[in-house]
Amino acid sequence: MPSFLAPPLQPLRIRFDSPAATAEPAGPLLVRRMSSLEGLFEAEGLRRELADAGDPIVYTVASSPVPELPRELPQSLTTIAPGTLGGEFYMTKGHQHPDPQGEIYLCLRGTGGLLTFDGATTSWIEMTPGVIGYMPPGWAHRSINTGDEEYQFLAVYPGSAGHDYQWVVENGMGERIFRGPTGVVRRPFRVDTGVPA
Ligand code: S6P
Ligand code: ZN
Repeated sequence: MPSFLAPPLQPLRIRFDSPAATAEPAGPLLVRRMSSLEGLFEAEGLRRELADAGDPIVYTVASSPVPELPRELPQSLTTIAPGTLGGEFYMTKGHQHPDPQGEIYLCLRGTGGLLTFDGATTSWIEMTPGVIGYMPPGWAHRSINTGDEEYQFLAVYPGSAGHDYQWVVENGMGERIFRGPTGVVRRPFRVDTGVPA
């Protein structure tokens, strides 16, 4: 069973295998299927149908064994499958860090976007290989695959930041991201109704 290492750590050589979407040495591996994304897509009925019929993998998160502890600097490789649900691109759940601290994502392959929201303002960063998206402290973040291939990025974040998923359920991300006739369409999202404004 892969797990985080216990401190004190020794210097580590970590290899992220991009095609395999794995880390070596390996830490925790998270597999998020459609069934674990309840209430996040606009088309919740369609999501439920898909969860009951095949339950496809939407994304995986392969972490190194560096622990999520104060003063450590964990890393993870997120790989999001291509696809849409009711026109809305496949995406991560999205979260806020309870202990507000900065984080970076480095795009390794595919085409995607980094949606960030501080509770009032939404920001969208287009991600292509070689681009770093920087999330300042206090900005919730969600990743979206806007391409036809897998979208993959490396995340590096402070070990004491923590993860609050309920914040996004309660506050939304300010926008939803859809496939339009000529590309990406960003629509305002009202959290009170769950439908675009
Ligand atoms: C951790 C970092 C990423 C995400 C991953 C999955 O701080 O932001 O490793 O955990 O991209 O997203 P989510 O929203 O399901 O955690
Ligand atoms: Zn994060």
